[in-house]
Amino acid sequence: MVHSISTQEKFDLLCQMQRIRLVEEGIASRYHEGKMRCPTHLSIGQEAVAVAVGAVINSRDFAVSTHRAHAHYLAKGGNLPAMVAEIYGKATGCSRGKGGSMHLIDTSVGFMGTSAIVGNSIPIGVGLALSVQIRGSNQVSCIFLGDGAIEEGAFYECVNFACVRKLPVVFICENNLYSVYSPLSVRQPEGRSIAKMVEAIGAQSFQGDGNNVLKARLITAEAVDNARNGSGPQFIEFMTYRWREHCGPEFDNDLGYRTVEEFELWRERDPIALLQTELAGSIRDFELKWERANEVLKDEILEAFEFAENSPFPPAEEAFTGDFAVHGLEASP
Ligand SMILES: Cc1ncc(C[n+]2csc(CCOP(=O)(O)OP(=O)(O)O)c2C)c(N)n1
Ligand SMILES: [Mg+2]
Repeated sequence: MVHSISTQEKFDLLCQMQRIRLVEEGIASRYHEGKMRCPTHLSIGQEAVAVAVGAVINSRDFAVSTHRAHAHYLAKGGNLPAMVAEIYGKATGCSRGKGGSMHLIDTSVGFMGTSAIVGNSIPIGVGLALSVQIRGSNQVSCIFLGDGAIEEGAFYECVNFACVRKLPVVFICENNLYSVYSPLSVRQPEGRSIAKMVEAIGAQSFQGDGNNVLKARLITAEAVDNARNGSGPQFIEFMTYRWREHCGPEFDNDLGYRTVEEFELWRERDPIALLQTELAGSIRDFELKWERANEVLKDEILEAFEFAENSPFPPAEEAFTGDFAVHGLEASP
């Protein structure tokens, strides 16, 4: 288990979070052009969890995710131009333009898919963990889910099955307090801890600050090590907060389902600003390095949008065909 994080790795984590934020801000600023015709759920404010997990697992490990998956896909090593092209519905997209923002896949790096149906990818992730066990490989399967997915029946069946079979699976719940406009208080019993409830089912459980990438990285390393070493399913509840509207590029604090005070409290806990402040005091010439890193990221992102815009739409005759090769399922230690 890794107990400490080098300064270089901290800077890398900061850049990874910034990359995801800039990509999503790029989506938000262009969305009104009407060229991205799919719904998009942005993770702005929630970047730390994805980056912490991406830093711990490797490209042979599996991950599945939800409707809010850009950050998970990118942190797992998914191809950026292919993701942007997918959101534009282009043939060069990671799902060949047929899936859009909510159906991302890059099997070459173990990112095994996302689904628009809440809870839908949980059984897929558990099935992948079962395949790992059957093949005797040392991969782990990570399942990203929201607090809303905890209310789906599939979640309980899957945790139960994973516990009975002691599967190498890590459930990563991003608890951002809301399912669309419904707060936890109208959906789950008052005072019940999600992490403790899942612990009672039999998975080793953790709860942590999802806006502190360094702490999240350490908790994730412990859970992934446990799963990889045969300790069975692990569950992590990370507390975090989405800044933008549930679906779309705007802010929606005017709707009244959450207070501006609550929003501002969380925005002060910006995962990027928190780490930036810490590193500014400990890295020599931090401002210069940060500025350069941002320039590189902006160029990379601009190129990805240009690639997407310049790519062709898929031909109509391919509408009902597809041959997604599933890599990583070969038996190997
Ligand atoms: C089975 C199902 N029920 C309802 C919906 C509508 N829906 C889409 S996203 C969402 C919210 C899910 O909340 P959560 O899991 O906490 O994820 P978050 O959006 O907060 O990231 C809902 C209810 C759906 N897509 N699938
Ligand atoms: Mg939620």
